[in-house]
Amino acid sequence: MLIKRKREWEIPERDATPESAFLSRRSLAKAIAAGPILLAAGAVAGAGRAAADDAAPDPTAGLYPLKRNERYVLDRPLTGEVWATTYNNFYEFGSHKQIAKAAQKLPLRPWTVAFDGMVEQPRTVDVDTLIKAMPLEERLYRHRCVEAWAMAVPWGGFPMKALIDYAKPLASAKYVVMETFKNDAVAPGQKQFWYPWPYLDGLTIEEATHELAFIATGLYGKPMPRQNGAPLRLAVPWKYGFKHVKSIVRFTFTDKRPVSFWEKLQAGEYGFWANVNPDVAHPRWSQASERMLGSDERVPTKLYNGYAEQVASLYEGLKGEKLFM
Ligand SMILES: Nc1nc2c(c(=O)[nH]1)N[C@H]1C(S)=C(S)[C@@H](COP(=O)(O)O)O[C@H]1N2
Ligand SMILES: [Mo]
Repeated sequence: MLIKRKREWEIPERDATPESAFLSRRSLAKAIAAGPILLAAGAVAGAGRAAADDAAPDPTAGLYPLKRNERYVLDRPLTGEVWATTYNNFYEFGSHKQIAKAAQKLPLRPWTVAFDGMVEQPRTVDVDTLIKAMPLEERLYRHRCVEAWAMAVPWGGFPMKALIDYAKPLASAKYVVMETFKNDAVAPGQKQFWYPWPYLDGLTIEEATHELAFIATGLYGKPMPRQNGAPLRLAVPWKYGFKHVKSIVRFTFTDKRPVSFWEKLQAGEYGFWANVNPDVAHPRWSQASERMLGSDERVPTKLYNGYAEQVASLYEGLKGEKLFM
């Protein structure tokens, strides 16, 4: 018989709560008071506009599966596709994990991506034109949510550096900000006015041009499912999952550090850098271990989610910063 020995990092998952758990009684009370009116108005306004394009074939489907870049190896088994595509965070479609069905309402074409702010020339491009101009490949990456669950998946997509080169930022730009679509006719979560929609987050230009920063357009050898952030989302595997902006419509270049969706909501819990560190606890739970989706085992969390060798040098002169929240 196997003797199960409790290790210090074996915490039950119930000790980690969703990002949304901070919502104060006051804002919830306000929301409930205003809710029925808002929902009714939204339902009427949304009727007839919410149809998805399920019938239309994805114009990029023929590009997959992509050739795997063998540089990116995992230290753990791949997560089952069913888990990665049915246990999701996408607050636009609800604050629970079963948003996959609701997300099917998101229309994916036409989809345009804007490049603006501190760029040589602002422009808006069709997503298929953009994807076809990029060096596509598949990478196996770990993913660590701040809620202490994790997965390991094959993303399809392209290095973010290629996108930054395409956008031509000015030399004075220091940050790139990514923004999710806004359309409360299909995304009922966006009717919750106490969230600062649209979802956004940012990276420094050094982070965005690091070889690990990836714009994912596919998953498991197919175009990206809606619930995972179709048609394009960020993948920065050394950072907590909330930095991984989904369904991006805009890249804005700026010299001012952006305040992200989560930081606006709760600056005491979520910051700009959000690098994974098992030794820095979230104010409400330990970050020492994680549960892999599809398994009950807890495994120890690694500094920079196991990518320290590649990324630690990005943070060398930043000792005074809160790098791990
Ligand atoms: N627009 C948007 N992007 C988002 C989120 C969200 O709620 N809205 N959740 C983030 C969080 S907390 C995580 S862990 C990942 C989850 O990605 P996955 O569902 O593909 O696993 O998406 C991130 N990107
Ligand atoms: Mo997350």
